[in-house]
Amino acid sequence: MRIYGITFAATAIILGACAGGDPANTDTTGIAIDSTSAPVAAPGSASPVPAAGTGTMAPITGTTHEVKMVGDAKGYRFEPANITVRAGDGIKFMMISGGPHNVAFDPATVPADVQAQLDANISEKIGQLSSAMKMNAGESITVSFANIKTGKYPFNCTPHLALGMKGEVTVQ
Ligand SMILES: [Cu+2]
Repeated sequence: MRIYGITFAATAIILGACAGGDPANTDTTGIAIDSTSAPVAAPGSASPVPAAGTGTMAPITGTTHEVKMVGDAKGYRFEPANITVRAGDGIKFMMISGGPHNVAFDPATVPADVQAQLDANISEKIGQLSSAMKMNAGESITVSFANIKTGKYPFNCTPHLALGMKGEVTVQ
């Protein structure tokens, strides 16, 4: 039957993905996680040596920078839109006005061996590499860049992408 073929194909894809080393955290997204259920840091995860993505949240060990998420008469934007951080730093994306806003990285622009770790490092999610929406001023999304290799990571706000609400993190 046709449905068996589809099931087999899906299973093969899942097995293939697991072979890449990210068995955790890949199949439970799609539901906004309550903000009270903060990720628990894994023991020993502060190693400065980047490893392949493990799917385990790597806590911020350096500076936490702030990026504002703004929507007003001048448009929708991240402030600053371009920011440079060091590996181990984090960014707190603060909801200021004009929400809902979120922070989403395009999987097409994130190296395959970074995706699982970056995905795990987003404080609240609605999907792969895509944070929960924030409606009220003072709410925030935090993204850790611990255990993320150097490079440029473009991001955007899903609801306002078409309106140009995007930015880029450079990890150095
Ligand atoms: Cu937005």
